[in-house]
Amino acid sequence: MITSPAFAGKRYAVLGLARSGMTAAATLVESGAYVLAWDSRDEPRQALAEWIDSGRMELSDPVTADISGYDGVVVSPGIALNKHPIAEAAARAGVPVIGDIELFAMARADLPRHRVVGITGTNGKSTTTSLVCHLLECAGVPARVGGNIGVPVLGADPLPEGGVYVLELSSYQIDLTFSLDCDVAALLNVTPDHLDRYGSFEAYAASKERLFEMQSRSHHAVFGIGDNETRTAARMHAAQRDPGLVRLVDGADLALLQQEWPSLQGPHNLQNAAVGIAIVEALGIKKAQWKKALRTFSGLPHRMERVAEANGVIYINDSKATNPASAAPAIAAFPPIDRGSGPEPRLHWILGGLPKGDDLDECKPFFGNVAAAYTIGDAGPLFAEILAPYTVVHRSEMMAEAIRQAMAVARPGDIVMLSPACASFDQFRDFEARGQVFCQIVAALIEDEHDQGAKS
Ligand code: UMA
Ligand code: ADP
Repeated sequence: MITSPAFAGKRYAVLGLARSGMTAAATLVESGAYVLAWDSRDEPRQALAEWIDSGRMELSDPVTADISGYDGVVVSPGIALNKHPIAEAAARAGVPVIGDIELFAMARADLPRHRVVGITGTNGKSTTTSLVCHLLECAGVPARVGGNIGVPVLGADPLPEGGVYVLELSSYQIDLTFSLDCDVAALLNVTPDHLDRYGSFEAYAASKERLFEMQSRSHHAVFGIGDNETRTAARMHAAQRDPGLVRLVDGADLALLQQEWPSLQGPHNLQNAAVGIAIVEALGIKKAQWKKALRTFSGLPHRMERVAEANGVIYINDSKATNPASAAPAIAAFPPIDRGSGPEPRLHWILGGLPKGDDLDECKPFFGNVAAAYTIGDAGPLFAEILAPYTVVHRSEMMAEAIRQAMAVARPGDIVMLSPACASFDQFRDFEARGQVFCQIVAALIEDEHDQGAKS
């Protein structure tokens, strides 16, 4: 775990005790701070008994406790600052509201010499973050991922001298960070998402751009330039820095090389790879090094993950596509094929869940790739209506039914893909649970089919 003398003798409140909050509380206590901790759930509070008994921590809700004189309130990214009373309570007490990434920024001065990469954007963050880490490790540079990718940055021991912390940063985390000076900061793309937290697209985009505002002007910035918002931000920052420090990438120069990257197919992954390459080049990695390492990148689960093949049909788990903008490139990646009688669509698209909006506009240019759609979850009826003029629609409602129906009609050369364009919370714990259920049902149905084939 990362600890720091910067926190010794200080007092912090920690609100939210899941992954990031629990790790932040541990870092603070082990660094010699006094911590007032709280979570609305009982279970994580119980886990703190030892520290409470030692007198280094107390359980109390910082919204109602007297926190005046505290050095900060560490709030978890999942707590909606626009709705939760903590923002007002902290303002009343004159205490800054920060997150675990800000604690990391404060601890940096005492870590072995290192560099930090910060990666944000609406889609592609986890893929690009793990790709950058892979490219660095292949080049012999000690590296570690952290942040929104699911691994709290303070959780593991410090990297050795010369290491690179590769941080995936959500807008929620950036909102709680004020002094992170990334050696390389990157913005992949900005499309509408999380509008319940921000009220407007402009406010959401501005939140992401703060990553660059926190940087020294002598540090590197990388922008994917596939959308207007990111292009505008890129132009603004290019005007403020030495031209050699700002890279605007679209991946066009890498299109031929992409054939060599099995886990980075599709136009979206070209963007992720282009941004990843620009980041590692800014850190001094040479083409000969990244070119070789890209071939061995294995990708991440739940992102266009090829999970099975049976009777010539390929099954793909893209459960992480939680909004239409992230489902769009997955659909775009499977154009019609010619089996002898002209181009025919071959994609069986399972979609739906908790909708993020009321349209599928980003996916519309690729509806021609869809042989049939299978709608599930809360968004099912809406999506079925949108898709009906373009393709055959099965109102499946449940995942198992959708897969069964798709499997019954898919022909050799076809693709059955879960790319929901929605959040998962209406039917599943999270996108990972949804992806696992997809994989399990696919495996079970293939097994059944196999058994029946063996019997007959
Ligand atoms: N809570 C309260 N009171 C409230 C509301 C919540 O006490 O009124 C508590 C909850 O009971 C919970 C905690 O606050 O214990 C909130 O935890 P959290 O949701 O922030 O969960 P963590 O496990 O700390 O995960 C967070 C990120 N979660 C979110 O941003 C929602 C993780 O990103 C991140 O990987 C992790 O920190 C480590 O850095 C996940 C995510 O879904 C993957 N991110 C969003 C996304 O990618 O779209 C932004
Ligand atoms: P994030 O961490 O930002 O949510 P991931 O790398 O986990 O992004 O990818 C999530 C989903 O978003 C993938 O399943 C894919 O469908 C889509 N996606 C990935 N990269 C991009 C991109 N650059 N542009 C648009 N969509 C993308």
